Amino acid sequence: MSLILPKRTISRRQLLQLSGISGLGFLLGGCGSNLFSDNVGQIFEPLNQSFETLLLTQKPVPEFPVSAIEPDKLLINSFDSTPQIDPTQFRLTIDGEVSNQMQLSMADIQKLPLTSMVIRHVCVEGWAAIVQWGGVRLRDLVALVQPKSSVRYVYFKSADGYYESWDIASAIHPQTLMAYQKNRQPLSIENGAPIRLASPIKLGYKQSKWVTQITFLSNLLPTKGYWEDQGYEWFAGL
Ligand SMILES: Nc1nc2c(c(=O)[nH]1)N[C@H]1C(S)=C(S)[C@@H](COP(=O)(O)O)O[C@H]1N2
Ligand SMILES: [Mo]
Repeated sequence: MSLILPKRTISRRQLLQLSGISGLGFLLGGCGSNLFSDNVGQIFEPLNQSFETLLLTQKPVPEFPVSAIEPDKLLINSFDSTPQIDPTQFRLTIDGEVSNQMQLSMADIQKLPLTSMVIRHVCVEGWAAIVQWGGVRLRDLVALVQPKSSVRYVYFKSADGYYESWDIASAIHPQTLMAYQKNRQPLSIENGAPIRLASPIKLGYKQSKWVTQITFLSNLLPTKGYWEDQGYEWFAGL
């Protein structure tokens, strides 16, 4: 049995489209003009075996019908002010212990497969809301950057100074998205535009808004997350 990426990850055509764009084109072409095809080969190698095993065993949690969406129930919850981000200048940096570091524009990200889900967002402060999120699955970004087999944790840095860390299994769960749509509309600034985490398997405070950097690491750092470092639980599973 061969270990290949699941069907809905990026196609070779989409990757070739991406290669035309500054960040990734620079990255892939960075070591010489004819290296691009070699690097495409690398990117389409299977993920390392521990990740592949996770991908095969993870089951999606049940979703809600579109009719169950509660548009007024998702409260804005930010520890500080809303950051100013120019979406045309914005780049999402993906780095750490990976084979292919990347800087992706929103145009790059929106060329990747769009996944939509209707799930319940749960805040520890005692409110919840059924929300539709649309975006790219974090596992699709994982397939692009190819973390080393030592990777166990993922850090997320946000433009407002918020930071979070996740276990790799939760990060590559099929319903963990880097979302840029909410309830079928482009994500609003207050809800984390241009891009935020969204997942039905973690509490609200794990779901960083305004994410600017995703870093794959083999160890947890002394700082684990904005709320965790003040005593909140780190795993925060639902
Ligand atoms: N960058 C950033 N992300 C964040 C927060 C924050 O203060 N800053 N708050 C978290 C909390 S506690 C919750 S419940 C959700 C709320 O998301 P919303 O404001 O879109 O409803 O965002 C999470 N992500
Ligand atoms: Mo929250």
